[in-house]
Amino acid sequence: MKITDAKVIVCSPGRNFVTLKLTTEDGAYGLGDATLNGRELAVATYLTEHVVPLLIGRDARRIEDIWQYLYKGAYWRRGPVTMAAISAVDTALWDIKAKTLGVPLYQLLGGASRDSVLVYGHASGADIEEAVKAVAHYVDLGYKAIRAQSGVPGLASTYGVGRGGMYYEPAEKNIPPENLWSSERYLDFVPQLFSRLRREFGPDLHLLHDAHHRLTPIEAARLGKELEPYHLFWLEDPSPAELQERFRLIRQHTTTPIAVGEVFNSVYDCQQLIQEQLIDYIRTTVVHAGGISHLRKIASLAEMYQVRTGSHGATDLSPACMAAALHFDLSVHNFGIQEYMRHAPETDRVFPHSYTFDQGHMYPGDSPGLGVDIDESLAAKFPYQRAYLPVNRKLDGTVHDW
Ligand code: EZ4
Ligand code: CO
Repeated sequence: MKITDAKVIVCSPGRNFVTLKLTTEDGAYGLGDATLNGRELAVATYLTEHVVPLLIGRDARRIEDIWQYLYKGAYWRRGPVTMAAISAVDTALWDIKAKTLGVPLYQLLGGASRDSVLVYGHASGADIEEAVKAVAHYVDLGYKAIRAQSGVPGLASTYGVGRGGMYYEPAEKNIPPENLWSSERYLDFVPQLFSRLRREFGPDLHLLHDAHHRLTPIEAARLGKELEPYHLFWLEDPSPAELQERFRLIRQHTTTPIAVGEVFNSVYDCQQLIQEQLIDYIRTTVVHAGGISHLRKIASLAEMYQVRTGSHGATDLSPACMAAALHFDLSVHNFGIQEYMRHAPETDRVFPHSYTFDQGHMYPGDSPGLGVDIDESLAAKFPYQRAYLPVNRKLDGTVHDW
């Protein structure tokens, strides 16, 4: 079953997406997400110039062989651009295989390990009162797990706080905005937010929070400790994780569960975090960590160390990635939770899909393959628009982690 066509589709229905569409000689096709927020065209070019010529004529059934060919064959390994490109190929090939066999993808991954996939949504507000209202809204929608973020007194803007409504979209058109940051103000404030949320919503609701890589290990330790009374489901990205051993310090100080990994590209980025049990949830996702094939290997390592999965699922991960994530989540034994940020309506129109949300859980659906399509003529009506994630500085002007 030879690959006869490979098309890289760049579109911007609400935000930018890069999608790979592979077609085989018998007309079957598959989709893979290759979106890298703020650096989209690097992956599109990597695919078009360097990967597509290698795929034509190759046997679409040999998923693992093609993965290894693209990974080892490039000589230059890992990195977000390379791995997003490999992920897209891998996901599209799994889609083709499952469609050809006439089964939803999760059936090829060992079948369902559970009946549904627990997801969490993003609630945010400019201050505590607004955040309480936003969480209440998500509760009304049926969510059982909610990530809560709030504006911090004395800071004009912070990560995770939307400009109103249900949609949080951090990427902005043109040159990136610069935010100002104070870890001191943030650390003083966040425990107040969760004290209020726990009082308001009782013990059963799962509450999560994303520190978005902004704290030192000892600051993260303090935050984790002060949040212990409010029993978070997790504290995400408390500190940048290039240096995995820095999480030892956080771990020594707090029982608040820790989740890390949305920017990781391979198992080598989280090997120490997992093997030393420095985290509770690994957040690697299909599009940025080598596709379904590699994500399963990460999950298998994590399973041995009682680390569960909690894949990234923000709006910059396309419906093709979301669908792939749901098949993975349904099948893998050590699943924990899945992030789910609703896409803009125009994104959903460009990518019709079979996955559904009900009462805080999601279902990939039983369409063969991923259960996601792309309307190419509609996609063409939304051309690429350069956009960047914000840049962060401390109050004295020093560049900080965003
Ligand atoms: O900032 O996806 O947990 N979710 C996140 C996201 C990321 C964006 C970056 O592209 O941290 O909002
Ligand atoms: Co995050």
